[in-house]
Amino acid sequence: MLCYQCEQTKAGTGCTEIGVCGKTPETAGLQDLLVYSVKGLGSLAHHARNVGGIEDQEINTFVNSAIFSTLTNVNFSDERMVEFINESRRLHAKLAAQMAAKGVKAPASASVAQPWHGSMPHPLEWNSQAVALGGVGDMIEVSAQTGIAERQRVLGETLAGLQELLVYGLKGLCAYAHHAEALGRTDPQVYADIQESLYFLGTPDAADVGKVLAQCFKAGATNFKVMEMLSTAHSDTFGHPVPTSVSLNPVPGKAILVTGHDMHDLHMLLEQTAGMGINIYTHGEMLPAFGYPGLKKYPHLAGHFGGAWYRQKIDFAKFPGSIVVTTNCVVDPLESYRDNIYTINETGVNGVRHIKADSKGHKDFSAIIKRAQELPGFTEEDIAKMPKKKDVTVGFGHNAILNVAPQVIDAIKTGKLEHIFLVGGCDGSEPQRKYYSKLYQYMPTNTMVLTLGCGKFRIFDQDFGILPGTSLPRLLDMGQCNDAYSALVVATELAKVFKTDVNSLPLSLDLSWFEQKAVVILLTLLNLGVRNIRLGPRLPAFLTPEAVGVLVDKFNLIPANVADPGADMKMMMKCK
Ligand code: FS2
Ligand code: SF4
Repeated sequence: MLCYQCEQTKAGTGCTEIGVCGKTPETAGLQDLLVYSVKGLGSLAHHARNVGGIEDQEINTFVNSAIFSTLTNVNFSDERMVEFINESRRLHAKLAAQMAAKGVKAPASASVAQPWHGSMPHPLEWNSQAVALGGVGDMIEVSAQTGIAERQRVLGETLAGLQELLVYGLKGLCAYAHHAEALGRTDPQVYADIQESLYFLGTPDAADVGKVLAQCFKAGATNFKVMEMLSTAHSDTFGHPVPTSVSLNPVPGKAILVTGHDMHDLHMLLEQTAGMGINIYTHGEMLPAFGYPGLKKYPHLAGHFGGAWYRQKIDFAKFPGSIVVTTNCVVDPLESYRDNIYTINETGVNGVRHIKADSKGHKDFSAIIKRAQELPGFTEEDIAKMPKKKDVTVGFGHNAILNVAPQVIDAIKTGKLEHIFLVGGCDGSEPQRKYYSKLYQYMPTNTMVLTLGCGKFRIFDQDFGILPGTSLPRLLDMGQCNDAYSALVVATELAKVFKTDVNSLPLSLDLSWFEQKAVVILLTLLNLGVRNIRLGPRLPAFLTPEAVGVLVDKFNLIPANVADPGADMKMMMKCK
């Protein structure tokens, strides 16, 4: 096993025996094989579209869903991975039959295996080969040949790592596109772009550093479109987020906790539990739900419970109700609450109950509701023993911030606001992440901070007060990592007012990355020409010093100075 796709990878180099996330070598192998198979399916779909004008929505949806399932902390279930691989091969055969019926020839030259495919046939060929794949054991055996090691041996670590940069960017992109699709938003060009990249990875061009980098930025450009689509999907469905106070104190009664990112699922659950006397709580990245008028209107959306994803074992063990995991991040549960937790969508954990949607996308949450009714819920006595917490405020999406833009602009012009920080991204358990907690202590009072993603949990409950001389709060939470589009809109609009570009604003971006959604957001920012981005707490293991050197030269990408957040703050105040 070698997996180095996320920031917490072992020793900053790669997980080899078991994942720091708990991923076993077997699951890692099955995920590699699934990606291999989907490279083949995506390549065939690309060819069928371009040569035969064939568009198959079942395949488009599947490709995004399957790739999303291999993102960090999404799916640890071997059984589910095997289902995905079998489905990929079934869809490949289905598409090949459609092509044959239309007289569209197979992409002969593209299906020649590249040296980095090692002893495996080209993904296009492997999918249609009549290999006997009886079950998990057979698949794990095949998967041993599809890992990163062969690519590293043939291409060298820099180029193999850049190919992985594209694969990880695609994982984030597929995840976001799939979130948008859950809200009914799709764009044929997005599917085409994703599948073109999957095709690209099996061509000789993928051995050219310049071409791989260009393809990475192309994925970043597609992601910008997807982030916009996702943002509009949310605001059209639930209204634009508005500043809203959220209680961190539970109330007496039966309870269900919702974690992940999927607002559509939360809405479905709120509908199915309306009037039942069960309170719904958000966890982790679901906190921004409270900003949406279409969600906060439900009186039984009672409050937020717990912190960022990596605290699940602490938070979930204390939660006296049932728990739903809608998307990343999921952590292998403790036995104490294993019977209370359910996965849906792409998420999965061995031995945890999974609820599937019907053919129309509807999910029946009755098992989760029944479990919540069996469990004690919060009692008056329990609550009396809990420390009382202050409310927090969420809901500063781009619409809410642009509503106060004249005040922000005036504050900048009159010197009341010297600098804005965007501290976006993920949280995690490593000690280096204390950098983000400490950074805020060095922020001068005449500055504002915009947060998005689960990195907000470093400070979300602290009182930053009001920007002196104004009525503007100093801490504005823009939402989930899924809402990164909001930050781009705000930065672009400010740049327009000051007749400059985003790089010349008194604005610093300090990104805390963890998984592959953050990878594609970084590609989007770089593709937009945003410079001087700080990235931490560690640089990606899949980028060699040579590859990092290219990004530093071209974009002045800056590694976060985790040992000295005060020094980083001084530099950022000088716009460096
Ligand atoms: Fe946080 Fe985890 Fe949002 Fe990332 S809940 S680190 O995958 O997607 O941010
Ligand atoms: Fe390691 Fe991250 Fe891969 Fe898990 S996803 S095996 S923690 S690199």
